[in-house]
Amino acid sequence: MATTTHTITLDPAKYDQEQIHLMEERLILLDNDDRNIGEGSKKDCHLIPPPGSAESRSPLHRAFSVFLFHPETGKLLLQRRADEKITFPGMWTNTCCSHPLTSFGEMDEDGQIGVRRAGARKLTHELGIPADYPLDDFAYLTRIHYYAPSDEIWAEHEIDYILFLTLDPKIDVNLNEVSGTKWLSKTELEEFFRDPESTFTPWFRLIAESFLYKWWDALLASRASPSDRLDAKA
Ligand code: DMA
Ligand code: MN
Repeated sequence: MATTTHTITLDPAKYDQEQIHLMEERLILLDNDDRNIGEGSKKDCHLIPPPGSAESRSPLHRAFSVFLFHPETGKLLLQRRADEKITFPGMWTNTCCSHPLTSFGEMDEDGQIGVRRAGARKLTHELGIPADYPLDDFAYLTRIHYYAPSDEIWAEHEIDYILFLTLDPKIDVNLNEVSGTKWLSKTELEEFFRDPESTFTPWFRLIAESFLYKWWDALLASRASPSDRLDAKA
């Protein structure tokens, strides 16, 4: 009686029409070693299986998180997720997150080119940042495997590629995706995490609590001596 698939109709009275449409995107399913084992809809990849299912977690899939730093100030660009988002609405988070798709060459794994292409595509879609920089400008830091429920229906279960990008971008936000942006220094971000009026995505907190500040320091140090580039293994 256990079943791996289930259907749920996304009620247009409850959820935003554009965000419902985006739930049809085709994502890359993974095993625990980050090997591509197939594809699934964005919707199926984020639904918590109903009680009695063989799996207790939503299917593991590939994702990326971009952290964009200003070249002069060294500040990090944060976004507040639009209230229209189906998962984690209204929360403050890093510059841009999403998933590489099975199209647009985003399954290619050489030099993380697929996630780099996806990162550039979504920086344009969410924040209107023109993709006029080389994809090599994304510094790949690491991958993290995590699970985090959004509510009783939706969850994230991903291997998330962390990408740093240093750029002074032209920004034109897509209000269906993003309801606010702010540039923060390290100390301003530490302070912001203590703001009781704001909520934060679990992955942003996780990354901030693990290694963000160490790598941010390395980035600031490499700006001090411009001949040094950020060492992706830092
Ligand atoms: C999903 O981000 C990816 C991570 C790392 C949480 P998202 O929910 O913002 O994806 P999308 O913008 O495609 O809805
Ligand atoms: Mn996801």
